[in-house]
Amino acid sequence: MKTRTNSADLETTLDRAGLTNPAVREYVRYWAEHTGASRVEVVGAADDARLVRESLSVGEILPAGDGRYYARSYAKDTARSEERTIVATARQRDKGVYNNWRPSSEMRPLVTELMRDASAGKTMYVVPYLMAPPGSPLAPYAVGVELTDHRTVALHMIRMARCGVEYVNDLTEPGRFVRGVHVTGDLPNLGQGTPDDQRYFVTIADERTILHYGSSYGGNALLGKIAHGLRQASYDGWVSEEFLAEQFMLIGITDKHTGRTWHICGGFPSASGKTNLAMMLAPDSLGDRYHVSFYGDDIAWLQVDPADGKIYAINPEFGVFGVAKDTNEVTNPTALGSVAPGTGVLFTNVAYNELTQAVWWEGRTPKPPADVTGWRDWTGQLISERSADEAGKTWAHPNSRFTTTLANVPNIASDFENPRGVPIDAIIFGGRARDREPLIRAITDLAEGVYDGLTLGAEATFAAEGVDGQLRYDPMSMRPFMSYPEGAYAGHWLRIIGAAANAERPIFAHVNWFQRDSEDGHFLWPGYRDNLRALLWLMQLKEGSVQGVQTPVGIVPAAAELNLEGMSISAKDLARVLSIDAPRWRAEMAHRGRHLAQFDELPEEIWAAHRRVAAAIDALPE
Ligand code: GTP
Ligand code: SPV
Ligand code: MN
Repeated sequence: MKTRTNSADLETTLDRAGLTNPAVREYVRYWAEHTGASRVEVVGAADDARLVRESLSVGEILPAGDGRYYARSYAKDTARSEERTIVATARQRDKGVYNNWRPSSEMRPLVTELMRDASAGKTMYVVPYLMAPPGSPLAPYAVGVELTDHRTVALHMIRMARCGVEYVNDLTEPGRFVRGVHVTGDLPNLGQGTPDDQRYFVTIADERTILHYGSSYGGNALLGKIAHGLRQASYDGWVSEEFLAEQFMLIGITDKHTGRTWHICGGFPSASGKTNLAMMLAPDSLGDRYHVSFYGDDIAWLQVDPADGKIYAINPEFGVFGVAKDTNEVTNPTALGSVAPGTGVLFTNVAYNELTQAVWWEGRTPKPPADVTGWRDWTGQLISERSADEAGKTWAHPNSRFTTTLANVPNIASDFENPRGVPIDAIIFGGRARDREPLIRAITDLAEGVYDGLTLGAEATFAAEGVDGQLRYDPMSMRPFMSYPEGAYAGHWLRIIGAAANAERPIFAHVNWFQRDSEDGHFLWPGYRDNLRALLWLMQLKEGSVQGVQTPVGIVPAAAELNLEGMSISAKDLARVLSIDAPRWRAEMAHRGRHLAQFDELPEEIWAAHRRVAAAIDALPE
């Protein structure tokens, strides 16, 4: 019989940690008893060094050079599971197309039962956190307490969110915090991906409770991030009619000559370039004039400030959980800087050399290290012991990641903690689309912009289990994080962005860095740093210094309007990324019609936008 937390000890632990919020203490008591944890520990940023030492001493993490760490997850636990992710509420009318809605009366008892005694023999870490810059007007929605029985998850939370008892002790309403319970479960016996799958990742949105069972990876386990920061927050933003919570990056572009900074936010589906864009260095030839600053790379919360009629965005996160694959000195030197020695970065599921403590992933260098001595792949297997038929396997998992705090990011904006956030000039959508979608098309009409987000179609990636490469619609890049019905979601978007003063309304744009040559498959646009050129054009368009070319799906740049100084692209490829493929767009419109028809109560403005675009495409010459 494993010992459970003794209640007198628990009170002493909470007292010593200075956790005074009575509602939080009550919540901790309940779950400590229910999960059968043998110890409880309250942790925050100040505990990081000690937790790192403890994790190193038992081998849960390994040293990866000076102040850098490495962990492997269980081999069947390497990405979000969309199938096992559920939004539950008491109201059937909250059921949407993508939120996997279930009644909370069914899900709460089911997951609670799975969690009974499931942390026996383990420590339950209590992680109070704030998903907002302190003092933000949205901070009341940002308070949470994650309970986790996994120390590495606590280390991730400390990097990804502001953590400590100070964020919960003095709440005006002590009970107003998101309750996030994470129980790892017996990973080798959960039937991942089989008909007997035991895992449940449930957000009970109308009770502000998150119950995740059966994983210790990424968004399945770091509950502040997408479960609270996106699913719960988007539900709260809708119910309160106050804000939007979106899977968006958030950047500033400063023109050093004029001192003007534009702020752009936008959504690309998971593993489709948000982190890279936010960390973008200006191309060498434009670096004297422009600078890109990082505010956020995965989540933005947006609301209008009635005082000036502008839309403001905050990044609720405190860190980056970035894709490792293809990160190198050319594609993303900033990311390498953010994981440099001394940053406290945690790598997960990359390849690791146990003799030199070096890490490697596909695309880090063109070829893997030639001397394989000491190298193990992400599963822990020695590369030197691979059989002939294993030789083609990747060394790192495609969804391997690095976790580092925002302060480590070399281009972090000087005002990234500004509680008010930054005023938004443009909202962009994009994704991996091998054809049809041009480099950039700007949209000035609000309903057409929202319509464009709702019809974002892209190839899915390895960031979710079992969907890699599938072409699918991913509205606003929120498909896996949607918490309420899509029709209402569209209406909420029109209301929130429509509340901006006319002169302050952001321009919309759809971008695509991933168009390929239909014959040899090469990327037509070089991507990465050069993506800044498309965004500079968008800002010039907004300010009226370029006109672009009107098409049925928006305004595209005239070739001469793009600043291509110092960049190489063939005239043929450039013409291709700036043109509209009429037959492909005609075919697309029928798909869009069916896609939108799934959504109940889609606002008439969105249908009208769809009909306008379809009619304009029909009017194009064959
Ligand atoms: P999540 O964290 O999963 O939400 O993803 P993300 O959107 O932040 O994705 P990220 O920026 O980490 O990019 C994922 C992958 O896309 C990486 O392997 C990048 O190397 C690749 N990528 C990013 N930008 C570009 C680009 O402009 N062109 C090309 N070809 N690849 C890119
Ligand atoms: C994503 O999959 O979009 C991520 C990583 O940003 S995770 O936090 O695991 O969801
Ligand atoms: Mn994401």
